[in-house]
Amino acid sequence: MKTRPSRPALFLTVLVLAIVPSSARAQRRFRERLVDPPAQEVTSEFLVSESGGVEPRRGTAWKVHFARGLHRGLYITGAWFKRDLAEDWIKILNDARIAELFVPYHQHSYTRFYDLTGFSFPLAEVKAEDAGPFGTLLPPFQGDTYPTVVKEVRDRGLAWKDYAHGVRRGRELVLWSGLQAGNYMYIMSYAFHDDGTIAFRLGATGQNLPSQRQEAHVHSAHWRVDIDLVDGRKNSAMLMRHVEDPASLGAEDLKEPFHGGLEGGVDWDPKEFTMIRVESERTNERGEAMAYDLMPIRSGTPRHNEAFTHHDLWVSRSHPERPLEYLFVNLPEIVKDEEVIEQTDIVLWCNAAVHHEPRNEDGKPNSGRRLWPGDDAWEGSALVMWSGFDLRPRNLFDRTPFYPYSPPPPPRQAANRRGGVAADEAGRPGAAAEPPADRSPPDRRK
Ligand SMILES: [Cu+2]
Repeated sequence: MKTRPSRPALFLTVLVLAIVPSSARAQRRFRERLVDPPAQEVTSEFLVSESGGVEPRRGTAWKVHFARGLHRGLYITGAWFKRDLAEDWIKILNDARIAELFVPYHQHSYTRFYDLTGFSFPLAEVKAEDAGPFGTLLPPFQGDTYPTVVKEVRDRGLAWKDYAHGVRRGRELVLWSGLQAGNYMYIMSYAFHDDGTIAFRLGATGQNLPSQRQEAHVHSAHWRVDIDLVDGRKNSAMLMRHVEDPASLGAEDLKEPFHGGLEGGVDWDPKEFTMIRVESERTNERGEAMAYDLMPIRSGTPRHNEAFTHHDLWVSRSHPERPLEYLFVNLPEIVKDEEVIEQTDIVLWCNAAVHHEPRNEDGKPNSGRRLWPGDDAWEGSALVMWSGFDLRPRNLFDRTPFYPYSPPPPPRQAANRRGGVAADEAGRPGAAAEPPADRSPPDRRK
């Protein structure tokens, strides 16, 4: 038997109906604000003709997807490279980002900041003066009211120089943003070189910590790079070591499965030129596996109390579906089950740090406006200090990129050759053809 609702109950129902939709709307709006805006795309072509060269290849190109996100800053959501404009894109990156900015102060305060995941720092606005003569401001991300990413296409210095064919200067596409971390500013920079190299850099600048202006500390960037070489499904991680014995004149260059072929971390050894090699199943025109080397560039190695700082180079299996997958502090937990990291989709993790010992060039007290009693009236900005690493191609090309190789001889001419050294059309001896594959130095690392 139905009962009629009492008056107070009816009033309550009406009230709930009135409130719930608007609160749901508000929650939805709040969630939408937390969802990161869609990624943007840039492409950049590097033409052979821009810096000399007569080789029939026309040039290389990068296509990059990038985004900004809460607790992510500026990050890469995909990168593809063309060895030549006439070829298809080759996938290189699936996702690359800084996964933590760890800043331990270690002289007396023992303050330990997690600048990326512990705060909701936004990207700083960028203006024409940020972009400089070779830069442009990329459009604001959806929902943003100001631009936050600078795109620069710039000279990167010498690419190669030799006695035979002169010189070539290199170029790069750089995407960078500033993470406005309170008093501090982090420059997140991704540089895509014309030769296929990717340079990952973090710059530390801004105002030293109020109340601890003179306390030394480390800015430790902890990177996560989901590399997807070719298609990324069958990538293997190798540990590369150069082992020298000062008692002898010899040395060994060793290639071994990274961490025994299982998830885990290893230490960078300053005497061994430690690097991670990622090999794909695809081979280049000389039959060599297309690979990338992760090459650290460091002035020191961060080692702190926290477990995630206890190794420098780590490899894990990609699990984008796991909620804690992107947290560097969770990395020791991520690798605990020691999944296989050969012939599968892998993720590279590495640290790169600067040691900030405050100096007068950072700024000076008693200069600006005193904002509250006891304020030190600090003015100045610490000059930017950079840390990072490179991802460098290995056997992605079958020859030196942007080198003015002679065009291959027409087939008939090649058939008539009888040993000896053939001259090309310009009369240069011995330049008519690629050396045969069997003349290339043997790879000792088997
Ligand atoms: Cu600092």
